[in-house]
Order: sequence, then structure tokens, then C-alpha cells
Amino acid sequence: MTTRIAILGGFLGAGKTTLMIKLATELADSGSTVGLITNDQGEALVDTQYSRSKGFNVAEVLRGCFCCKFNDLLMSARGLVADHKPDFIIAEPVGSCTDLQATVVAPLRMIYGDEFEVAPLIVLMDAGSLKEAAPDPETLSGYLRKHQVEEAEVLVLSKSDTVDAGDIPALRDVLRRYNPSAEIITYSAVSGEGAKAVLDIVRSARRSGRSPVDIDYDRYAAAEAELGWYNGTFRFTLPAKTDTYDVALKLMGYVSSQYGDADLAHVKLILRSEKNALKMNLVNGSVNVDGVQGSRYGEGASSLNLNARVVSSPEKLAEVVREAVKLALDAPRVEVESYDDTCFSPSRPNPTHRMSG
Ligand SMILES: Nc1nc2c(ncn2[C@@H]2O[C@H](COP(=O)(O)OP(=O)(O)OP(=O)(O)O)[C@@H](O)[C@H]2O)c(=O)[nH]1
Ligand SMILES: [Mg+2]
Repeated sequence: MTTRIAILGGFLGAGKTTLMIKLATELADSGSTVGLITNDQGEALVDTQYSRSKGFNVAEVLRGCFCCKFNDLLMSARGLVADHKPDFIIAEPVGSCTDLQATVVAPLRMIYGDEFEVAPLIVLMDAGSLKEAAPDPETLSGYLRKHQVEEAEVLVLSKSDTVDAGDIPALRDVLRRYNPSAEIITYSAVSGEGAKAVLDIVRSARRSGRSPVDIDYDRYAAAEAELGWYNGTFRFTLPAKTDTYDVALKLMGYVSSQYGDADLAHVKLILRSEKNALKMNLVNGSVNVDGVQGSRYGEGASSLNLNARVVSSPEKLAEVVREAVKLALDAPRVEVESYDDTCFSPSRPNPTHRMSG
């Protein structure tokens, strides 16, 4: 008996977690059992907390991407199978990760094909970012993002609601030029467009069958190393009726003021108090509230979990985030009681397996 596994790749902030939860919700509503796997270079993941808050069984692969922690990915998938017998596993690799065909899909297919049936590799590309500029392979980030598109078997042109409908054909043409063989699905989590088409692929019997695409690991490593990678958790006590939306917005505002929009790949936070919880994201300079449990007003023992991926030195990013938290808590006159954080630049990818197909 094999378990079907679908991998959702794509750059930081492209909408992977949002789509993963949407797919898992639809699958669960139609009677299937689903397990999710999240992944990060660090620990204390907003994506895991958020996915668990939606009621899903989530396993984590921490301190490295799926390719470098392939055995952890395998253990996580096997753990979900043993504990929950899922019909489907949906796995979200780190957004700065590519070469997934060679390092994750091919090993799963070729070595562990009796345990896992691997769906075609799905890669998201944010329509708004693509409209601003197609990935330029002469830049490090453009090189990485272009490779992500090239190795996809299904390309999801995500956040279609953020561009004019008239822009879509030209954006699809850009994707088709980079990857003529992939199926392209225009998708929006807001309007629901395309969600069923992605779901149909996940629950079909279609299997991944694509060969890996060549990549220069020096450039790939340099692209990842441009990023500062911050994960932190802060604890404090909020007075009654603190406007947590205001606190989170001030925090994002300060981080945003210290960097150019294009450098802010993704900053995400969950602020949880005894009365409420709030998730806020900042992608390329735009703030989004992803969810509120309870009202916007919180109080009592509270925690703030924050993940930031920004083109920055890790030293500067850590300083900026700590200052942002301090400033945001200034108005309710709250002091941080304890915190635990790390900030680094991702190290050179060193995959467990690398197969040519
Ligand atoms: N307008 C719009 N926003 C979206 C859509 N999909 C996701 N978002 C928002 O984009 C932000 C980032 O979404 P995530 O799903 O967290 O992105 P991700 O790819 O998982 O990000 P990383 O895990 O950091 O790589 C969130 O605020 C989402 O609500 C969409 O279709 N339209
Ligand atoms: Mg995510």
C-alpha cells in the first residue's frame, strides 16, 4: 500500500501554506485523511502553528531543507503514515529551495516507490511579483526562481486576484517560455479560481515523471546566502483590551521601514494571547491579516512567534526585528519577559541524494 505525496514548491511568500491548507481542507471534507509536512532552515515555525491551528496533523523537517534533510523527510512521512494512515501527504519545502526533482522527487520515486506515490511536482509563482519583473537569471534570486519554474510539472500562477485579468495571458506566456512542458493553472486563494484544478491533480493517479533540470550549485548557494533568516519567539503579558492588530501592524511597519519592498521576501507572525490569536504576513511590502481567532483585542500571558526572510545580513535583521518588537509593545507599555531567537544565512545546500533522473 503506497501513500500519495504531493510537494508544493515555489519562492518565499508565493502562497504555498495557504494552498496546502486549502487542499487539505477540501480533501478532509471529502472524507480523506491528510498529513502535512512543513519545513524550515530553523525552528519555531509559523507555518506549523498555523496548520495545526486548522486541525491538521503536521510533521516538521527542521534545521535544513528537504533535500539536505532527506532522511528526516522520510521519517516524518513514515511517522504520519504510522500514526494517522493518511490517504494523502502534502509537503511544503522551504521557499528558497530548488532542485527538488533531483534531490527529493527522484529519490522518493526511485528508492521508496513501494511506500510513496509521488504526484507531479507543483510549483507556485506569485502573479504580482511576476508582473513586476520576470525572474532575471543574471541576478542570484532570479536564477533560483527561474530554476524553480523550470523544474515544475504543474505551474500554479498564484494570487491571480492581485493583477488585472487582462495581464494573465502575458504572465502565462512568460511561464510557458521558461517551462514549455508544464501544465499551467491560474489560481487565487481569494477568488477560488483554479483551486479545483490543483486539487484534481493532487487526488488524481498522475505521477511525477519529469527529469531533473541542470543547476549551478554555486549560484544557488549564493542566492540562498543573500537572505537573512530569522525565527524567534517572544513572551510578555498584555493588559486588558490590547489591540493586537495595532501591535502587529506597528511591528511590520518598522521592519518594512528598514528595507526596500523587494528585499522583504516574507515576514510572518502569530501573536497569541489568552483571549485571541492573530496571524499577519508581510510579503514584498504588503501586509495581510491571514486570520484572527477571537477578536482583535487580547490580554494576559501572550506569545509572539515571528519568522522573517529578508535580503539582509543576519546581524542587521536580528537587530531590526528585536527593535520592532520593542517599539510595537511600547504603546501598551509592555516589556518582553523572555525571548528565544536565531538569525543566520542559509548555508550551502548539501543534498543527501542527487539523482539525474
Ligand atoms: N491576494 C492573495 N494573497 C494570497 C494568496 N495566497 C496567499 N496569499 C497571501 O500571501 C501571504 C503568503 O502566503 P503563504 O501561504 O504563507 O506563502 P508561502 O509560500 O507559504 O510562504 P513561505 O512559507 O514563507 O515560503 C499570506 O498573507 C497569504 O494570505 C492569493 O491567492 N491571493
Ligand atoms: Mg509557507
